[in-house]
Amino acid sequence: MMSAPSRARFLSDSCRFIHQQQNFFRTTPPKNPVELKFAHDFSNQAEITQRALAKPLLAQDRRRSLTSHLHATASTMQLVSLLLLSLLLTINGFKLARSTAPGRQSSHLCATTAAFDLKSYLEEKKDVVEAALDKSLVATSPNVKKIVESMKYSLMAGGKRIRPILCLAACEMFGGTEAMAMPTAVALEMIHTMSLIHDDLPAMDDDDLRRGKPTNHVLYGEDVAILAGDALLSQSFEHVARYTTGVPAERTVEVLRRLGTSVGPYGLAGGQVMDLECENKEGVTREDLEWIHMHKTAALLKVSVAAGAILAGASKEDIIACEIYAEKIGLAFQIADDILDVTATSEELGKTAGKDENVNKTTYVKLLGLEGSKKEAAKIVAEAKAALAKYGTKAAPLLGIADYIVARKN
Ligand code: GRG
Repeated sequence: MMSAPSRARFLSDSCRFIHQQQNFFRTTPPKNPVELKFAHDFSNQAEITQRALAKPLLAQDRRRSLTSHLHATASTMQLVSLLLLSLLLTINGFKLARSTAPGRQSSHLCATTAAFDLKSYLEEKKDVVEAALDKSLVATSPNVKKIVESMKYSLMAGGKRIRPILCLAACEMFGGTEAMAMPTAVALEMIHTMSLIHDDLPAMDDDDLRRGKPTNHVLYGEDVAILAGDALLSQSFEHVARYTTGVPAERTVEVLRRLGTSVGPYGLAGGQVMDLECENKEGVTREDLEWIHMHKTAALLKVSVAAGAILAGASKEDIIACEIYAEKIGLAFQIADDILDVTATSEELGKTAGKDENVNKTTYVKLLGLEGSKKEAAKIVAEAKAALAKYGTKAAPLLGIADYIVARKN
């Protein structure tokens, strides 16, 4: 076992090592995408390690009883493994940087952002989200078999999982962990899935194709589809309240409050009603359209990013920056949707293409034309990215997602 003076020396050497690495990344701009990703991973890892470092130092000061002595020893061991992890990241980063030097470019590099391997990031996050979604719904009685099966059918039908990924990315950007944000990430996808089930109902968009599969009501009937949506919505709140751990309770309550707002009259439901009212109506203005999309589409994206930041303990200023980013990408997301509706096939979209024209909907393409809409989307994405510019490499995933939102093909 280490003596108290050697442990103190070891801890302060470790702190210095991490500071040196952080300063290196602060003062040496990444030269290629792999270095940028590594700098991002390192800065996240460093924050976690430093937080762990603070604990044994405090415990050491109070080390009078056997319990606190054991606590200090355990924390030191935890620190050793974290340092090893940091070192491993360093070694891997240098190996990767060498293996992708000019002439040896990695095939994973993303096309939409020149500086971050977004494709791998999205794939990795989608996998963990899908695993958590799969575990989130279980029928423990034969009586609930049908409703749970119908909820699960739509929840596990595919999709990009953008909302959960935004939540995880925002949480990690402010030093939080994936585990802290996962219950909220799952809840966001439950809410989104509920909105898709309801949106496809005969009383709304009346669609029979979603995510490349028959819609929920086509398979289970309108009655069960309505209830599956309702059950997903209520289960989403329960999931956050029941499974969020390692986060002060006030943060969880704030997340629940914001989730509620994002679905109600100032969110999905309000946006959808205004959207229905504007169908087949002349004189719908750009302001009307923006209001619809800020509520119907951007509200859930906004809470996705803000909730991640809140769970990580971000400051008010940081949360506002996230909200500005999210509102912008929300609007850009909808413009991209309007563009895809006229440029992509039903097969590519996994839902019926050309729908907007059929129901005489006012869209960005109708108001600004195809080229005008593309320009507008690019302008809004640039504004979204500017809102997070101050966070540098830590914002790489969110910046990459902003580009992806307008570059996506479905
Ligand atoms: C019942 C309280 C209550 C509210 C629901 C039906 C409704 C009110 C709102 C409709 C919201 C809606 C469907 C908005 C469209 C948002 C949108 C662009 C969906 C497509 O999202 P993607 O592309 O889909 O992320 P995937 O399939 O990838 O998940």
